Amino acid sequence: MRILAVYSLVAVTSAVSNDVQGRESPKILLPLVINTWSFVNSTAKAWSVLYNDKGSALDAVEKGCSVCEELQCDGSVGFGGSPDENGETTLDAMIMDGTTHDVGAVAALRRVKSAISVARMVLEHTTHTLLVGDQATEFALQMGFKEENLTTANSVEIHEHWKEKSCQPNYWKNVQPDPTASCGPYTPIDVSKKSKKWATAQEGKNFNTRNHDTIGMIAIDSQGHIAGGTSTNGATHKIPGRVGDSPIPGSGAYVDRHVGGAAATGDGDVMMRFMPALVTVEGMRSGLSPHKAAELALFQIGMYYPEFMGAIVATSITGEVGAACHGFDKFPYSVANPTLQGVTVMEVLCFG
Ligand code: SD4
Repeated sequence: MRILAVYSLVAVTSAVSNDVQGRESPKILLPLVINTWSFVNSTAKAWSVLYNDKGSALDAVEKGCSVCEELQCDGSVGFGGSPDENGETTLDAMIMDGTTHDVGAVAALRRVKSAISVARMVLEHTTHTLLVGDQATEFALQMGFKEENLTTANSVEIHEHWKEKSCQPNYWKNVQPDPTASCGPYTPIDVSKKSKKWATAQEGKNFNTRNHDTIGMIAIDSQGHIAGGTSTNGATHKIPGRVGDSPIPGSGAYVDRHVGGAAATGDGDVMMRFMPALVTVEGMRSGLSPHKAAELALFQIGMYYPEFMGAIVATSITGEVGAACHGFDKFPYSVANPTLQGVTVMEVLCFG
């Protein structure tokens, strides 16, 4: 891991300066924020909630991820990105409280922009864990959120371009007409005809660093309260109704007050089959460093899906951070803690 850039977005006073060479991270003081990709505005917001406002870890995660929803980070978070086959943007988000082990999540949320805040409402005002689709929208409206069109000129253009290219790429298999050449509607083909059967291990090829960049964030306050969350608009050209890994506890993110937390980004259709955030946290519980635990979780996926692309950020409950990635070159992630002179973008080399 190496430091890519330091953004002096926040004033850090209590510093125990330490180098980051040789170790994946120094032992540090809390509070801590770590999130996927170089979404530094989100990191800075979460840090400011923890450090300046002395806010809770849950507030930090909600407010930090909300910034990405507003900024439409990389087009992969918030409104106007990843239009589905009908051209609609739908949102997945989750927030988890590592102190109580409570979770609130929404999936395939329609016509409401603030997905992680709706997830927070699920956590705080229901005994459910996950609400989906139009009924998640109804819940959001009841909780006072505004109904809005999530489509933008950019998402219309992405969708139009996709239709012009015979709906390529898409996520269909074992259907006719041939989904690698034609748009639907499709009908199923007999999967017992092996010659036509799809090779499952190739799944994940539709993903790359340009078409998906979920924010996954872990925050720990000075008392050691930990929270995690995610927000995404999922996979571009997804089949309507598709839900990814991000709103699934243990998959998109997972936090445990005794151990630490992890959050994932990448090909959610593949990754959610392996619960990599949970595996990472359990790896740390059994003594692995955050980096090694994240690597183990991704390694297990790679054994079945060598083509998959994904990454994980992780932190121990004392704030030792690490990350790992599979299937692309390098993975940047953002960290703020009292030893760093501002929000810092670090980078880890991928394997696989
Ligand atoms: C998903 N995991 O819906 C999300 C997409 C993503 O980085 O991570 N993008 O599959």
